Amino acid sequence: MKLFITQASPYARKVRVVLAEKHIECDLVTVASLAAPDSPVPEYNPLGKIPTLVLDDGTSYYDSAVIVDYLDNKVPVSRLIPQDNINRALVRRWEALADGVCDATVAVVMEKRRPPEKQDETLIERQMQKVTRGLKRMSEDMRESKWATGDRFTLADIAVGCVLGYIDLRMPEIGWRDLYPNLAKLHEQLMARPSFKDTAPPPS
Ligand SMILES: N[C@@H](CCC(=O)N[C@@H](CS)C(=O)NCC(=O)O)C(=O)O
Repeated sequence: MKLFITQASPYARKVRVVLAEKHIECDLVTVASLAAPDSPVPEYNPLGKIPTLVLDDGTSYYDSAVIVDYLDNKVPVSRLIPQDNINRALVRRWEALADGVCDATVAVVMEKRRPPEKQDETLIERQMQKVTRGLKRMSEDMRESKWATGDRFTLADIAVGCVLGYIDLRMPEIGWRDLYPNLAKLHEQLMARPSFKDTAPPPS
């Protein structure tokens, strides 16, 4: 089994943390440039995106939400996604929110890479609102709990930890630790786990 990744991708990190937490062996293939015409990814994923998981029989899975679902069921111990309907939906909603904040962060970063005169301020503002509203909602929903949702470590915590790490990388000026001490506490707790420590994005 092999997983196509880039080192900085928060979506790929989510899958890497799941692999580590569940002790699943998988070869990691770092893609140098997703935009390059010779990127190996489109052969397995027509969207050309990472993470993409390829099984030994050639079956490929994407996107990150599908991959983590597959992995959690492949090794059904230490489940990261609850099996009962309500708690499962809550965990997946946290994942959707965290991934959505990643999407908005990526959109802002990409727009800001364009020449200043071509940047769309309205787009940037709209995406930034998603980021700030998303972080605020995470903090409000978590309150003083130890974990994002429920009484144990789940995929919700993994998704939140990955988006916070990505914001540290791309938008440290947000200062989310001062704004949301409960998220800071959760992040510190997560960074004590080898699965998070070993997958931290390299400094940009
Ligand atoms: N919803 C997807 C998002 C994946 C994604 O956007 N990955 C980025 C890298 S962080 C990518 O592959 N970008 C290349 C492209 O869009 O062509 C997931 O959760 O896997």
